[in-house]
Amino acid sequence: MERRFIILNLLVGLLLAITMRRATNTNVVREVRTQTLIDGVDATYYQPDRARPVRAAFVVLVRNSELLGMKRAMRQIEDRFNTKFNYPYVFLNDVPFTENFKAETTAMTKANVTYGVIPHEHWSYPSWINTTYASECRQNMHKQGVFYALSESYRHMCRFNSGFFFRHPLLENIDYYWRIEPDVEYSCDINYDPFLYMHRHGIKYGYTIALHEYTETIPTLWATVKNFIAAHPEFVLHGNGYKWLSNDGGETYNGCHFWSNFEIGSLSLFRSPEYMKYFDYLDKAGGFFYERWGDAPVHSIAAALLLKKEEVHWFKDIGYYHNPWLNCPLDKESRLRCHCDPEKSAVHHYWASCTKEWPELPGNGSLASNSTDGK
Ligand SMILES: Nc1nc2c(ncn2[C@@H]2O[C@H](COP(=O)(O)OP(=O)(O)OP(=O)(O)O)[C@@H](O)[C@H]2O)c(=O)[nH]1
Ligand SMILES: [Mg+2]
Repeated sequence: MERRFIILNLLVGLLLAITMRRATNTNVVREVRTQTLIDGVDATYYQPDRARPVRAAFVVLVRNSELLGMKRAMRQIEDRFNTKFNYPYVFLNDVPFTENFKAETTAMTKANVTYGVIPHEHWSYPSWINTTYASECRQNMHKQGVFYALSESYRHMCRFNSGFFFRHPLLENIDYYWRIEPDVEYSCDINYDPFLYMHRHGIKYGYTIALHEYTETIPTLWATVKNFIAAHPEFVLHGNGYKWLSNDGGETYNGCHFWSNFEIGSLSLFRSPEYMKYFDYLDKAGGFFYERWGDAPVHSIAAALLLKKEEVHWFKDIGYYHNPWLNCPLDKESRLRCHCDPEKSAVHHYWASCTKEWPELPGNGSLASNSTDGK
């Protein structure tokens, strides 16, 4: 009887031990799961329904007619990056998106997608613009063979991207944006979070390619910028950006600009009082309509003058193509995650020499390691 009792006790103990071991194992598995990290961040934060470590979104200005090109770009962004990170998309348009556009783009991603119409005052002539004169200017530029010389919508687009996209209500709770356009290509896996990288390193503006501008589109832009700076010398940080923008000590603009069809940026740059005053000053001068000032030189001049060198970052590791220029990482390690041809990268061409010239500038100040930018 006693022996049977002892055996029973032993059996119960064994069963308990097995059950506890199982439970411990499950906990271990659970623990390992919750500890899966991407770029030092618990991966569960990147589930579609969770708040991400940085309040950021893809921001896309696009026409309904560009649906297929948009889907091509999204497919690559998703496959190369966003299936892991699930950052939301904000689509903007000067007219309402069609139901078909919305359905087909929403279907490309698990992430949250929203669609907004641009307020009329952000996509129309301001009261001080003489539209008859603007029309004459377009004709004159056309005679000179300037691209998009006749297009009014192109000018509204450039002005919107220069001064208004960051004020759209759909971006109200967003601190960082990543601009994409239809038909762009992403040719490398991006296995870390560029938004978080920027946030951690205090970076406010990121680019992949920097080019020289067609000077016929901006005949008076630099003179206008110089007048603005003369009125607000306190806005310009240290002066290194000048060396990137001008080869003659600020006398003339060399046309260097970050190619803005790719941008990852902190909206705090554009929402700053300095940038808002700068944009207002340019807007009043009329060059968005009387010439064809692009958002690329407008953003770039601001980034170069209002930011420290360390706050602007070349994402040389991101394989990116917008016709006709490519950024393709040159290092050997990137061959394992990219399908682009490094020989064809824009950095080999004179026209894109500004790309490497920015990182070669001397630094103009240290950044706090844990910036609270945008928060
Ligand atoms: N909703 C809307 N989007 C526009 C309009 N014009 C341009 N866009 C978008 O603005 C972005 C820039 O326009 P693009 O025509 O690509 O200008 P670009 O990159 O200078 O010129 P390309 O070399 O032709 O690509 C793209 O995402 C376009 O889809 C417009 O009239 N309405
Ligand atoms: Mg484009």
